[in-house]
Amino acid sequence: MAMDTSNLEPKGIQGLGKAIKRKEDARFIQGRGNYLDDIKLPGMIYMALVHSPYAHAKILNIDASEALKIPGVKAVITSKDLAAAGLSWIPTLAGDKQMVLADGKVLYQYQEVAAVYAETRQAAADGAAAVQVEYEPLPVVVDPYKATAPDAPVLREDLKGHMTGAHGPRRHDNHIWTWDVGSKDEAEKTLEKSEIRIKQHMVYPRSHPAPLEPCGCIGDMNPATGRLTVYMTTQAPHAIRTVLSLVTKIPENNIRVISPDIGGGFGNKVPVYPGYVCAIVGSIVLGVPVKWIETRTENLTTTGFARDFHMDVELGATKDGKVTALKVYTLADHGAFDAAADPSKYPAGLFSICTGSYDFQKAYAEVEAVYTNKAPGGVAYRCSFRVTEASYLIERSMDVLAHELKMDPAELRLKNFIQPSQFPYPSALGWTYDSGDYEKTLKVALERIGYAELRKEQAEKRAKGELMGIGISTFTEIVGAGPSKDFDILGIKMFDGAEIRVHPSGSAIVRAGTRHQGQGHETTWAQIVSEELGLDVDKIIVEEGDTDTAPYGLGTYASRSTPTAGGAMALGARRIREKAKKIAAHLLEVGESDVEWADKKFVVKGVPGKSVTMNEVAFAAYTNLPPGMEPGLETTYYYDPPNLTFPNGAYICVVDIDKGTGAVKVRRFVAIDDCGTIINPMIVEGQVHGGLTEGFAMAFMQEIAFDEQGNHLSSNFTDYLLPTALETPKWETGYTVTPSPHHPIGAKGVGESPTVGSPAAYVNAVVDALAHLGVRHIDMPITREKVWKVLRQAGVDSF
Ligand code: MCN
Ligand code: CUM
Repeated sequence: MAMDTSNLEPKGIQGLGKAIKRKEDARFIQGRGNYLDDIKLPGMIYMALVHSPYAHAKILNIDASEALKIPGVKAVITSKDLAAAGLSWIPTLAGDKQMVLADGKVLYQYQEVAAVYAETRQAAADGAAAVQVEYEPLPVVVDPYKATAPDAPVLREDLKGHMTGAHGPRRHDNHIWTWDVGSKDEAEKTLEKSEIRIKQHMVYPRSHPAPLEPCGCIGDMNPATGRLTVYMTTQAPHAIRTVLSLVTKIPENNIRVISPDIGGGFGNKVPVYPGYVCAIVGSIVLGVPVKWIETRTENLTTTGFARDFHMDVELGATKDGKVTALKVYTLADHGAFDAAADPSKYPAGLFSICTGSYDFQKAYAEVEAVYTNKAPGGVAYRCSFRVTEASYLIERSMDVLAHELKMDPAELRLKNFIQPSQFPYPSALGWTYDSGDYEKTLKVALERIGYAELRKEQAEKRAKGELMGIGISTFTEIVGAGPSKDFDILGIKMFDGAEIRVHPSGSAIVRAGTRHQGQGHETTWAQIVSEELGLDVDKIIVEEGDTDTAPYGLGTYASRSTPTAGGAMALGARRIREKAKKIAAHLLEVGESDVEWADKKFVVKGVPGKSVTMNEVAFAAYTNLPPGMEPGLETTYYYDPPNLTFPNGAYICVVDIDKGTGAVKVRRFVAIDDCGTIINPMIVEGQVHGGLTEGFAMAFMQEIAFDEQGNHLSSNFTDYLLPTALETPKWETGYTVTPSPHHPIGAKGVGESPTVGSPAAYVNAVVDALAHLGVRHIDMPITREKVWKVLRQAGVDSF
């Protein structure tokens, strides 16, 4: 079979807007990726964790003697051993603290209780199974509403009696924080005066990113040099290095964090997990490299949960459908430790984008976070940090309002959109939207799907007793975590760095503080530099993930890489171009003011034939400089964006429902996205396909569920379903381009838009199909069983 070498063919200068194949795929498709589990170090041993079978229990005794008898087992540690190193509890990114190994009691099923180190992975697993733990079960709280009750079991005894938490006063013993924004008084007064008022309760269920590669870590302390190298599946290597240094007191220059190739992150690889800490501690104590990598069940039960938002919304409007005010109360189930990666200023993440694409003059949102007997929640899953919940809330609410008004949901949206002339738009809840043309994006989507004809078809089908629905979601995203004035991680300000080095022969290496997990940075960063410097895209190598070499950066999440590092790339390249221009003038023997950058070359103004390429300038930068100029052609640029970026989209979903079985079939799904200037259309298309598929899974298939005793009911892929090609609809995508006015190349992030925007479209479509039966809302996941029940309750005949 002939090998596809198209990836290896010279591509030339391929700047913005070119759908070139991903440079990184050449190694991935040939099995040459270097993932955590591919790394094998001399003398490396393995670690396995002991997990609790109970969701809430006192630990009476831990007996490791049988485990230690197993051949190959070297050590077993518990919380007591960590306490000796001051590491039994660690700070979370959200300002809470978290047990590393259970300290006196367990707070959720599968919580980490002990770590076992052994010569082989098998021996470590056998050792973990042989550790005897005696528990005394305690009452369990799974329902967040019950956690707020005065007689609820107190979960966090370490906080008992603490009237103040990380983000203000605490209301009850399981209270974490309450955060609000906007004017409650004004919102309430306006709602009272409004002609129409709707109320709706909706739940965004707990979900999990379930990346193909689970989380893992190799701690490698070199006792001879005192240098700690940590290989870790992390989306934010530099932030991890700083936090590690602060927690362990090892000087930061003696810590090197390497985030190797990552098989999907989706937010799962943002937080710090107990396994990471135990692998590092094990290496420090034992003086050999220690590898830990999760099983699928460990990944699904203990790491990175998202959502679990229980929302009550009130929305006011005039009789003719102008929205007046929005009021939201949300109970957020954060599990046993508040491990969310929310920046401290916004404990509820960016939920305050919940006024969406609409011109609300008055709004108020309140979020109350509580502890329950579940693994740490409130973490990320392709969410832009609570924008998924916010977007779902407002897009679902607009449909409830349309239903109440008996108005077409497209018409209602068109009536309330923020207009292009209103940008930069100050939202009632404090954001300044950078740009957008919502009406245009929706109109493109309506046209593409043939909205008017579909509505006709729906009416005809309804008359025949058939069920068909059309759901719209016209969401606004908020991405790019920066600027540093608003965002930090444990005090580390949020900006991002890019380093560009142009070699004498016209190739280059580019490094960034971001860390892709499948998003294609090795290609898109090269395209930005190719565009700005006129270098061949395949002569630009992109490196991320090694803190020894990459410039400081806060990592990849919140679709921030393009807004932050993408900006740094462009501005860094432009800075290089300024120096290059001086060298070009020298080579062309003219004054600098006579030289211009045109057609990706330096040209003498008015003399098109007289020019030099960046390749020629690069060579001269090391061989033939203007007198007195420092040699070289490289820079490191730190970019602190002035604002976030606000991508948007209009998604329309068409479903057909089987009356007999309740099965929902997504017949069509049109997604028109606007992420400003597009760097690589093929990569953006891939991002959109992936995100729409994950949104589909949340809408119809997935939920991390628990029984009353806190038993985890979704601990493997037969219970927590992943969509395959068989159930995934065919996506129809398109784009409008409204550049961000403040971003150096006008680009906005896109990585999370489809998961943020799509769930409401699916649910709106299903509810629309059933609306004439009196159905106003159905919570996700919309399973066949749920729809079947709704149909039978509504008295619909199966045939
Ligand atoms: N891009 C582009 N033009 C734009 C915007 C983006 O060509 N106008 C390109 C970017 O240059 C980048 C990709 O699209 O190659 C995604 O860019 P961006 O929106 O900046 O998002 P990030 O790179 O910061 O990626 C993070 C985002 C998040 S937060 C989650 S969660 C998620 C997502 O990306 N996780 C993913 N997409 C994922 N895709 C894969 N394959 N794997 C994951 O873990
Ligand atoms: Cu919100 S999941 Mo992504 O930001 O890594």
